[in-house]
Amino acid sequence: QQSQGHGDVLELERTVAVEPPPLYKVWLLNDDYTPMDFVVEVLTDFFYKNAEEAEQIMLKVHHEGKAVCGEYPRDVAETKVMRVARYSRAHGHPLQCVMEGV
Ligand code: NFA
Repeated sequence: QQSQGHGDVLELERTVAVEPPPLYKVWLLNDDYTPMDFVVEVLTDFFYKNAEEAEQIMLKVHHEGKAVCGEYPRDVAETKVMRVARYSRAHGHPLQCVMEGV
């Protein structure tokens, strides 16, 4: 809550309840070409998963076609999708990551 004027010191003590931002699921999609190690690396580097979680999610994507790697506010989710696409393309892999319902 931003103070508007110079005399309203009491504004500083008012607490405002704010709604948390809506969260968007980010899904990783399977393909036949991206190496498993590369997918695990993406999950650790971009989604901050530990080695065990990253392995589990990678295998879930491999076997079921897709899996959620996290839920984030819209701008964070968009940035992750773009970074994974850029990083994967830069390494010659078709790995795809998408946001839910957008
Ligand atoms: N299916 C890929 C392979 O067999 C591995 C993979 C897993 C790719 C998860 C994309 C996502 N090399």
